[in-house]
Order: sequence, then structure tokens, then C-alpha cells
Amino acid sequence: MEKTFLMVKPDGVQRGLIGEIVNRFESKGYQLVGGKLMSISQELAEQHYGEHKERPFFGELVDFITSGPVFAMVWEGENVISTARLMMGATNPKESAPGTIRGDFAVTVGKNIIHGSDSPESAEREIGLFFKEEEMTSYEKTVNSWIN
Ligand code: DAT
Ligand code: MG
Repeated sequence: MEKTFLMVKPDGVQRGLIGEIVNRFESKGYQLVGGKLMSISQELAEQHYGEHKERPFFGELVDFITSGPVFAMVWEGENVISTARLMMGATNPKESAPGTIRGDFAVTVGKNIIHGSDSPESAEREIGLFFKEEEMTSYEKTVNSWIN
């Protein structure tokens, strides 16, 4: 089953939005298979956001993501990578639709509440960066036959 890496960023944790965000994906019908509250080291931040190394906002981005605890998660379900991106909304909250997480809870691109993998390749890479195999769980929920 497809898996993605989602993370409540430090602003979302500080604003008390972990539960709200977990609830959205749970209610949708996706399954949480790993989750932890953690601090991100400078090194992990630079690896995670490596694709943005040359961007002018890279320093700010690394400072922000290491500024407080994050809630890192692995979610599983049919088409979860692209559907989670839709549920998150556009990167810049000025453009994210109401009803999306960023559209409902964020104002500015630098503090946009949630991270989500943008492709199968980045999902695999990011899950590997944040989670050991034994930190993830595989389990059957009987309700899944009413979802898939
Ligand atoms: P996303 O988080 O939607 O995958 P991204 O990968 O393009 O977006 O960028 C990673 C993060 O970097 C994004 O969530 C917020 C920050 N960011 C992106 N563009 C920015 C910009 N123009 N100015 C400041 N921060 C930006
Ligand atoms: Mg991205």
C-alpha cells in the first residue's frame, strides 16, 4: 500500500494543531503507521530540504524547521501521496483553497503548518530519513473494506 511522509511543522505544533491535522487524515480514511514528536537537527533539516539548497530562503527554512518540535508521521492508503498534497493545499497560503489545511490555518508561506512528500521518490526518501523500519507498524483495520 502507498505510504507518504507528513509532518506538522513547529508552527503547527505551537498552535496546537497536531490533533486537528491527524484527525483530517484519519477521518479521510487513511491509516497512521508511524508518528513521533521530535526535534530536527541542523543536519537532518539540510538533508530533508536538500532540493532547496540554492534557494534564497534556504537558511530561513532550516532555521524555522529546527526552531521547535515537529510531529513526524507516516500515513498509508490508496493514492495517499497526491491526495495528502491536495488536502494540504498550495504551498503559499495566499493561494491555498479554504477547506485545505494551509487554506484554513496558515497565512504566510514561511509558516505553512505542514510538510508532505510530493512524489513516490520523495516519500521513500523522506520516510527513510525520519523513520527506522521498526518505528513503523503494519496492521489491518477491518474498516478498510468500507473505505477501499
Ligand atoms: P511544499 O512544502 O508545498 O512542498 P516546497 O517544497 O516548494 O513546498 O518548499 C518547501 C518549503 O519552503 C515550503 O513549505 C515553505 C518554504 N518556501 C517555499 N517557497 C518559499 C518562498 N518563496 N519564500 C519563503 N519560503 C518558501
Ligand atoms: Mg516540497
